[in-house]
Amino acid sequence: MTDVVITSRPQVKPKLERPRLYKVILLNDDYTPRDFVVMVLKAEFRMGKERAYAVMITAHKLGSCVIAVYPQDVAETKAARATDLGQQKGYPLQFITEPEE
Ligand code: NFA
Repeated sequence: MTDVVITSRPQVKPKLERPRLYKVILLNDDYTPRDFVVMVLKAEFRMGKERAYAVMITAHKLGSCVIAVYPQDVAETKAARATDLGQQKGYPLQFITEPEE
């Protein structure tokens, strides 16, 4: 009877990279009404009114405000939908995305 030798193979570690996250950023402008910005933040980013107001006023004062981070496809879809809500009313409201460091 021949011996069967099972040699061990070095285990291959599956290196699963975490998907990169993207920031969605609200940009200030001089024309979009504050209440409209708050409404969009509540509708598209599921914020309560206090947080939505705080984000709006931060962008108003500083020029921009990071809203949230998501996987790239989610970030891009939300930014496009939110920007489109402003465009439907003729506002220059802009939401942009940027990869997290
Ligand atoms: N700056 C706008 C105004 O005074 C409000 C605003 C805030 C617009 C944040 C866009 C982003 N009506």
